[in-house]
Amino acid sequence: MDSVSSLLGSIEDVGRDPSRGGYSRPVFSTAELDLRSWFQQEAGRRGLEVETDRNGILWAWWDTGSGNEAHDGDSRRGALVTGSHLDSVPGGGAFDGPLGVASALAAVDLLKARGVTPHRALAVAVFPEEEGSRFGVACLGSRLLTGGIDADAARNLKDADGVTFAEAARAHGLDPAHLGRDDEALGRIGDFVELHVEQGRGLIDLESPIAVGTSIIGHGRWKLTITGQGNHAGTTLMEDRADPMVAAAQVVLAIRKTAAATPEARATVGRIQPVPGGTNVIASRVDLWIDVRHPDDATTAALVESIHGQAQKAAAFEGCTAALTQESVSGTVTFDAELQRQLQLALPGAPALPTGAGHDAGILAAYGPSAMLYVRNPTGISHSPEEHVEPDDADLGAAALADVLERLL
Ligand code: HGY
Ligand code: MN
Ligand code: MN
Repeated sequence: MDSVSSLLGSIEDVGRDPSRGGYSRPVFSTAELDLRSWFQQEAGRRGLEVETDRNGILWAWWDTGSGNEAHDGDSRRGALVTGSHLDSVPGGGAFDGPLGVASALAAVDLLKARGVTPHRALAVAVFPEEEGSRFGVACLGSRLLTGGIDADAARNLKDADGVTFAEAARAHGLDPAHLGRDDEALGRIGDFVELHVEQGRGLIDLESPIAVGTSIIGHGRWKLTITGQGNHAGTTLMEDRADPMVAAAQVVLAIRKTAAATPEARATVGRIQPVPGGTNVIASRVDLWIDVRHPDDATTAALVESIHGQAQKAAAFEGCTAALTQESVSGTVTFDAELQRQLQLALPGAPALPTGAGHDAGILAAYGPSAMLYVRNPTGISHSPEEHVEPDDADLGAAALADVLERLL
């Protein structure tokens, strides 16, 4: 039986990013593919039957009865599913995603050690492109599974090198023509429980190692393109410029001011790209991406509208133009009350926490009972190499997940 830390230890060198620090494990990159192989091996070692579905989601099955006897698929309908993702943000931490996957594997060990025989099938799932770091759409795998994104739109998503999701999917054995809503796979999810590192300070302040999730605040991401006049940095007088970088700087400050003036709002520009991006070149265009979140969806929409208006004004003032396109949006999600109650009964005394972080559990919540467990992160920092989980808390998380799964099985 492996501890969560030893499972994570076996992948701790996969996808390290020497320039950013932390890990960069974009979907279908060598690093993420190595993690997929790791998962398939570890699941196989536990007698789980692993399959990859049409959207690239991995499913490791523990079927009812003695083991993995041949089945017709129906024995898996309404299964209990747990799991998370293996892809990361650029320069991310070691736990966002992999903790949920490793804890699910460790929970299977615990259930087997307890002599539990599932009365319904159990699956550990790994969803691709949860972070949307390569193709821009958060939770792309679970959105494809549920039909939450148009399959053509997904096929045409492009990464920074212009590779489409269809091309990347094909290169890794998927048939792009089959991407999209998968009612058979969806019908297999009876309940979904995702364990995840807490991406905040809630459990530190509550002095508890584990929490039950209550909700995920609405969040979305938009791309703002500011177009000006590329020119020479030395021969273009200041009064003769239409510099999109200056407009972009105004926009970033306006975004901060607008969000800071709205209680509970969060808005972030973490990615900005001048084109062409030369030191002695006035940019012709600046692309920047805006992440906006708020518990109330109408407020999120109003914030984005205000930001868009301010961006157009700032651009015009600099002789530029601004265009905003939506990349992905998820409304605020409250997890299934009955499933949450079951988790609370399995984990007496565990506090209940909302989160500002999106998850596949949030996408699946619209299609069936979905819930989350969070494990204490003593730094309270995430999407950064400083993200952390103590080994003992990681094992407490796996034990809590096993308690929940045993109750739900
Ligand atoms: O961005 C998020 O909220 C999540 O970590 N993907
Ligand atoms: Mn995550
Ligand atoms: Mn994340």
